[in-house]
Amino acid sequence: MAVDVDRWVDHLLGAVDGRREVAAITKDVDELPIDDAYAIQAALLDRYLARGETIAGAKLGLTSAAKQEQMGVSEPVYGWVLASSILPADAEVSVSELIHPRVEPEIVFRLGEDLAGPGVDAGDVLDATAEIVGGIEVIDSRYEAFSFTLPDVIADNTSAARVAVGAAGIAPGEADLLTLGCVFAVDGEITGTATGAALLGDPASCVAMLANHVGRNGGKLEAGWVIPAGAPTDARPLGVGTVATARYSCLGPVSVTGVA
Ligand code: OOG
Ligand code: MG
Repeated sequence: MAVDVDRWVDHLLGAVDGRREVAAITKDVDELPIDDAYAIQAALLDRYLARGETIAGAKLGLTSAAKQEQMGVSEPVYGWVLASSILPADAEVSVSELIHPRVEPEIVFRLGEDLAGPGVDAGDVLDATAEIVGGIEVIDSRYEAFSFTLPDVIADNTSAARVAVGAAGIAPGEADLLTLGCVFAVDGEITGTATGAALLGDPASCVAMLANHVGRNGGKLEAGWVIPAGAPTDARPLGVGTVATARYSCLGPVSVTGVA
């Protein structure tokens, strides 16, 4: 592999630990193939695990037109959710621990059974799902001006930082996920509305893509994991005092408040 994986893991962890933006990797290297970007992401995960972190799930990003247009990246991405990043349904997030956080609503699958590709489809995902809950993800790109290319955001574990997970959800089959409604509001103003179909036509198909991706690399999605399927609306800045709420047609509400 041409890319210096350890150098870029240090670069990204330096940004996280120092709470400062760093230059996107593709500002420095002429070419960052997608496989190399996932290799950096995997080495970054290993570094977190070596620090005593554990995995609580896996995530998708850039699965809606709203997000793809906002970020200027037109392909979905896959990343990891650390146990330390999971927050309750009514969460306070310390903004000073982060760089330039943003908030976005999420449809979150909680698995009841392991799931691994290849060949996983939306029906398999629903069969393996214990419940579907709402969420708000706090994303925090480590890159300057929250700006990146596809391989940059992959290497950066898809900007994952925190995720507030709803307390009340539904069993698969209890409601149509395509018409599941989401209303996202920041400081009382509605900034986005969407249905589940905003996620590449079907949130369960998104999770199937993730299971197939993880399976290709010899891994699996595990029972008990939480899987944010990607934001159906665009993301908004989270500052001190910002209150973001996600309300859903048939999932419990989730809110995140920015604190110092
Ligand atoms: C990348 C992460 C995208 C989503 O839900 O679309 C993501 C980013 O926008 O910084 O988590
Ligand atoms: Mg997200």
